[in-house]
Amino acid sequence: MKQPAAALLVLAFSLFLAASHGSGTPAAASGVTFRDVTQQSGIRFVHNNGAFGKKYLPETLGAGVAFIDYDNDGWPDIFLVNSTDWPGHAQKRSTPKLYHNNHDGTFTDVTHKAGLDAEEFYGMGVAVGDFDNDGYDDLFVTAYGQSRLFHNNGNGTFTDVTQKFGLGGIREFSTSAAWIDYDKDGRLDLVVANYVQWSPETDLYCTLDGKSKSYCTPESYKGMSVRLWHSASPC
Ligand SMILES: [Ca+2]
Ligand SMILES: [Ca+2]
Ligand SMILES: [Ca+2]
Repeated sequence: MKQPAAALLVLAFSLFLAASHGSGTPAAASGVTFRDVTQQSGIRFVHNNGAFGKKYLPETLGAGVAFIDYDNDGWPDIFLVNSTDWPGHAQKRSTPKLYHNNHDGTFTDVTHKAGLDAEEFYGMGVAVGDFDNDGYDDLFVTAYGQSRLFHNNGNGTFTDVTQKFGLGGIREFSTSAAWIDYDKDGRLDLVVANYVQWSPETDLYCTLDGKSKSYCTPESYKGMSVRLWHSASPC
């Protein structure tokens, strides 16, 4: 399920370190406080929403993050979704990131080694699930445009199997997703939440001060329905 990255990261690291420096707050009274350990963790991820002044709606969302123990060593690793610059406004390369848990409170960027930096796309959210029942969790990354299915090869690498498994050719404004075996046939199916009908070509002008453009609220656009994918591939 897609989660706001910043919020989930705070939650993530707070679970790793519940060290306390109490302040008399309700949290301290419960005996649980949190400490920001991002610097020590080695995670250096910065989300690129591609904003260049046009105030495009997708810039206001995401990106998502998920825990995935991709190497089945019993320690949760972290996958961070990234977006990218808009066509014609490329400034820097930005891809999703996979961080391996080193078992000591630090993480190592293994994105390139895992083959997850092959292509830039405007990612939104992520759902973790073992869709082919091979014992290794896979990744479905929602996007503005073509969402992606990455198969975990079980050797530390992933392969983009979006086309192979019939998920290609659908370009929507997909925000969240979840794996669910809705028909109880033993294979995970996929539900994808879509947002609104927006594109750079149909972008509306909204303003708060009457002088400059601001981000439009989503109800300015027509909503899009959810999409349910049934897994029919034999395991
Ligand atoms: Ca792991
Ligand atoms: Ca799998
Ligand atoms: Ca199923």
